[in-house]
Amino acid sequence: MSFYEFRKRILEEKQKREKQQRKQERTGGTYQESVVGRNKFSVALLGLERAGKTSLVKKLLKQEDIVVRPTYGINLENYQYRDLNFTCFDLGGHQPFRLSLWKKFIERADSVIYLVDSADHVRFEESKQTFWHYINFAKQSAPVLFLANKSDLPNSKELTEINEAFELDKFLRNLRPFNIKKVSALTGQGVYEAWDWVVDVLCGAQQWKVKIGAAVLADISGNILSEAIFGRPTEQAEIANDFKKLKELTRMFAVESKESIQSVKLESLFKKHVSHVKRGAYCLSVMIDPIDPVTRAQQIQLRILENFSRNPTEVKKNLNEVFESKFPLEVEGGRR
Ligand SMILES: Nc1nc2c(ncn2[C@@H]2O[C@H](COP(=O)(O)OP(=O)(O)OP(=O)(O)O)[C@@H](O)[C@H]2O)c(=O)[nH]1
Ligand SMILES: [Mg+2]
Repeated sequence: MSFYEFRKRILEEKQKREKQQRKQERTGGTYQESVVGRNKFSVALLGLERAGKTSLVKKLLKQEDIVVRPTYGINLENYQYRDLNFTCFDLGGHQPFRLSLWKKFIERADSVIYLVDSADHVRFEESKQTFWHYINFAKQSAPVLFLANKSDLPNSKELTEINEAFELDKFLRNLRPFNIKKVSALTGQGVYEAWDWVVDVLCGAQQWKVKIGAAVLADISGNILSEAIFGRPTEQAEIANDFKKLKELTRMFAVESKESIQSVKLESLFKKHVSHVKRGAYCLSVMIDPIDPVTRAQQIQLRILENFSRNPTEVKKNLNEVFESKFPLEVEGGRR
């Protein structure tokens, strides 16, 4: 879609909204802009040039093979995730575009994602000024996600350093939802989890159920302690092959992350996602549909693992029981 087509669409939407507002005023109702019940959202991606905005969008759209070029003006992409539609305003980061375009797209966006090249320390100050200046134009309730991109580079800064350099703690006193995450738009590390956070905030995380297809529990030496496949027999047959792979991936993850007390990883199988979470002496992996919220699955995994460390006898129970007694709704399937 060209910029002009997009502008036409925005104008049409504005007219529609005004019409709706007039109608509601006539019928005595108050018009309030709200995200409740909506399935279309817009997300503005901001950051200096070369921060990795276009690369992030291409990663989400699984178009990694396309060579990214600097964005002149704006690149508009439609992205479908779970059963929602997102329009991504991938804005050019060069100064002329910041001055001419950013404000009007930020004001319109339901959520703002700001990217910084976490390996480009020299430009941190400029990036910080840019962030704090433009964030003022975001809607009051819009969730803001700050992404420390290029975390795959050896000289990239850690989140604590970035937090300090950009004075992000100020956001903790702010009422809007805010989060900071480390990602790599190149390798995809953290990208879906980050997007999930935005989606969860926009939709209200609690209304989302996650359908867990299978689960594997291992110790940190890679020994499988318990395993389970959920769902109806037809669904079980469908994931039987992937299940072998799930066990293998769990063993590998357990051994790889032996040194760390806590770690999280997301991998893709053919049509599913695998979320691994390690806490203390155990790793729990679950298989979920790619449209389901990874962060929700990880919350469930963490709660189960925490329960194991408080109550070691729980580990001996089979995983069917653990999931079904604690999270019956999630296991049986949720909103589609
Ligand atoms: N190593 C590494 N390189 C990245 C990453 N993300 C983006 N890049 C590279 O950084 C360069 C700039 O990426 P873009 O996605 O074009 O950056 P942008 O923010 O869209 O830049 P503008 O469109 O000019 O505002 C490209 O060469 C990317 O391949 C990352 O996570 N790691
Ligand atoms: Mg770009």
